[in-house]
Amino acid sequence: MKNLSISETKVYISGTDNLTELPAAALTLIDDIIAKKYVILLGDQDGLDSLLQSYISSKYYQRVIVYGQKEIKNNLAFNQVKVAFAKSIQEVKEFTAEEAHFGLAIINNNDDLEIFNKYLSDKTKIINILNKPTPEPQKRIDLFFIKQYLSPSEQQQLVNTLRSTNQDNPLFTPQMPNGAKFKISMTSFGHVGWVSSIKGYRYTVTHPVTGRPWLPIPDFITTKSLDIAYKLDELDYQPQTCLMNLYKESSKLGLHQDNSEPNKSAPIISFSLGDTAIFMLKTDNKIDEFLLESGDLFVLEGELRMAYHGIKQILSNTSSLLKTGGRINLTIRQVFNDSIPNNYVKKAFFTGHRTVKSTPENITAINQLIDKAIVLGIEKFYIGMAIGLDLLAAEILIQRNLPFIAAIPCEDHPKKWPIEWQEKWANVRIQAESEIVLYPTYTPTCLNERNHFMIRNSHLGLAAYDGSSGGTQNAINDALKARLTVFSFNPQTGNEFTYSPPLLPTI
Ligand code: MD3
Ligand code: FE
Repeated sequence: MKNLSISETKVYISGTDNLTELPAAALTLIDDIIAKKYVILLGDQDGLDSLLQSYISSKYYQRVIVYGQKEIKNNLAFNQVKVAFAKSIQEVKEFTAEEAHFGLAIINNNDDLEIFNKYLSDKTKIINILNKPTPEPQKRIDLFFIKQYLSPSEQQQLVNTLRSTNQDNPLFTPQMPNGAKFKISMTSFGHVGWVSSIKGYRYTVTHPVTGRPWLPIPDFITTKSLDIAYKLDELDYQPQTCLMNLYKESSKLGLHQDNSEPNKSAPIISFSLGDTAIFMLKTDNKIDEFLLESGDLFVLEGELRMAYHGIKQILSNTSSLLKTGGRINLTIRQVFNDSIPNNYVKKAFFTGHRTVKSTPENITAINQLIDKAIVLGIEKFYIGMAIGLDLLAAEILIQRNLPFIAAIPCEDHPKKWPIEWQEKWANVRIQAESEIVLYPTYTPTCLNERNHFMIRNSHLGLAAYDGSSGGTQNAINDALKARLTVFSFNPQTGNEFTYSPPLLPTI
């Protein structure tokens, strides 16, 4: 048995019976459907069905299923056929449309689109061969529920990936605004993550337990989400956060609305892993229940996006995917209406001694700091623009084509420097993505204030620090007070060290 998955998106092509040739517009669309490798569902009647069969078989395309009433009457060389055992041709058409995700209707002006309207609503492309306007379909499909979307091996791969992130992005059990504890534990991935406490529901840039940025969304999830959004014609969809909920046997999630996202129109994509859940969805004052099983995909958009929903029960021992039982749900969302606002873009600042030289060892160590930052989702850097480590790090960023912001303590900072460092400073400055200049001329506090500015706007510190007291040590201490982690290396010994702020109690 084959699993139904989005890569096997099915398109039902049907329409007017008495055609003698396919219109050019239909050929273009069919070519496009073939290029996308969609599965094409066809009837077996004379007329349009035969024309479609002969065109598609002339392309040697085999991702086709031919549907017939009690037997297949007309099959031009396709391997897959289905017999509907239906009472009428009309019923075969219904059966076929029901199985499809999209429709292509080739009609003349008088044709009835009832079947397409009933099953495929606005997921149907209509070619009217008389080129007269066709009535707009009324219904919209707001819910896509695809069983077994993820294969067993994809499910296992996903669980392994999630497991490997648990130390750096731990699950926590949040409090509800009324003070009660959730019955599920959770964590997020992405630029922002969802948290709840007595302060309310909101998205934050840091994990409430580690104080560090949420880990980036695993590539597998991003790729799948973009693929799904693309198939739903949501070409601008951006997976900005992925919420992971972990349910135990006894866990429930009461009826609620998903209200925390400024963006209420982007679809919400969800994957279920592990034990089966009884999912509740409230529409028009009635509650429908669905079973969400391991590997299932559930996508919501449109009006249903704001529907009340919840998890009534977890059915234990229904899956062996998770070693200790239970269920994981992933929801992928575009939180903001546009791309991530600049203040949410994760940034790291550099600090280090003025004596750090451009040796191969130091260059390697700085590159490693940058690599570690990128793993945590850092996309931009702050450079404090001093002699030594700062300008060396900037030159490496320039080489790697990574964006940085120049945090200039004062306009006359390089005034007394050797000429070659003055030149380096000027060259780095013009390559910065943007700059901030704190003072026109030197003040006793300007270096410190520059550090505080960078720390306030960063999610991570990167340091070349040899243990001596001075500006670098102060910057690291201030960063830890601001609950930033600092990755460092010692330019004397090459040793690496991670300074972490003390762990917070679970919220
Ligand atoms: C229907 N999660 O994280 S996923 C949630 O299984 C949440 O963990 C459930 O509700 C879970 O907020 C359900 C499917 C889902 C996600 C979002 C929806 C259904 C939805 C938003 C509106 C309506
Ligand atoms: Fe929800």
